Amino acid sequence: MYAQMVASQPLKAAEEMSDAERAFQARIDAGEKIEPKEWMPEAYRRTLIRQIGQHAHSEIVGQLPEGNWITRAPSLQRKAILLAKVQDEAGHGLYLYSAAETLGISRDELIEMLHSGAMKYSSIFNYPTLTWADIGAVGWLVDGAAIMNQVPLQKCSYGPYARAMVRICKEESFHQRQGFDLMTKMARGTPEQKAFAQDALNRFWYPSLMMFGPSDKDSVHSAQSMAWKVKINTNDELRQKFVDQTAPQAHYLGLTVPDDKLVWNEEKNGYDFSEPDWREFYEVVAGNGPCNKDRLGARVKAWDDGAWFRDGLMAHARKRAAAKIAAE
Ligand code: BYC
Repeated sequence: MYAQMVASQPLKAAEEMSDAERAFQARIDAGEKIEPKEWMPEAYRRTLIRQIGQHAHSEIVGQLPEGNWITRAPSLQRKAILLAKVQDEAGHGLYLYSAAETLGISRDELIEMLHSGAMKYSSIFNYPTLTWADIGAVGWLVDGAAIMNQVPLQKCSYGPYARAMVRICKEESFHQRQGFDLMTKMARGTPEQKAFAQDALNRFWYPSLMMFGPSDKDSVHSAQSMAWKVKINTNDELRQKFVDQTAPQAHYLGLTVPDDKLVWNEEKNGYDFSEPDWREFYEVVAGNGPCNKDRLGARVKAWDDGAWFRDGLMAHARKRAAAKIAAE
């Protein structure tokens, strides 16, 4: 399986660390924030670039399934909401690319890695949005899962990432609420509208559970990332919290979660539920999901189509810089 092909380094014991590494870990353990120009282990820097970069790419690619519906939103109000949401996602991508740049990598390098397939983006965006109800499901479930994952990241040890999360979470909260509102309208609409809502839930439930990453036993990065507070919770902890929050919401909407095994477990004070199909997850992550080729193709085309604009901006910047030097 994919995750097992990725080398997972055992955690270093304190006595195996250099003095600098020990002092760094002590700062993390004491809850201090690490800032860009401070010393950090090279592996910490690379871990952050990987996670923040993937996160930024997810925000940008994540505009595509929803952007698909802007021209077909059923009312002016819905169109304005969707436009605002998709623009927010672009903003999130930009804060996150900026946070990653503080670690010594350029935005161009990150984008090149996305386009070449060297860097990932969230599996969820490789599923199509087939009906208007899917836009509700994306807001309710996908943004709901995103918030569940990102609220704890406000406490992440790397200052620029933690601070970017504060604003992103506020906006994600609006996104989730508009999705739930849309689903409420559909679920309480005509029988046909309700059927669309149910169908959207059926298709988005398991892909949303996959957003939290592989189960803990297969997560290659969790142990080290949690020791460094790059991650605050394990994948399974967050998935459980998401199910516990979302199952009652589905019930409230009069919709059925597509899982026969979903049942409240008094003892653990949470729901028991079925795991997603992990083979499907690894296929999607490996590039073989329903929309991987379309999504990456759209991003590469947008980048190529924008070359004239980037060239123009650079030429203008050079002209201004030359004029400034000439005037001095
Ligand atoms: N999709 O060891 P693990 C949004 C990869 S944007 C694809 O558990 P880690 C939104 C993982 O990268 C939401 N790949 O990894 C936007 C690793 O591969 P590599 C994006 C996944 O990092 C627009 C391998 O599997 N949120 O919500 O400890 C509109 C092993 O996994 C996925 C973030 O990026 C996946 N789902 O934990 C609407 C949040 N899961 O890198 C909404 C920040 C795992 O070794 N990221 N992989 O090649 C994180 O919290 C963590 O990176 C993850 C994974 C929980 C995602």
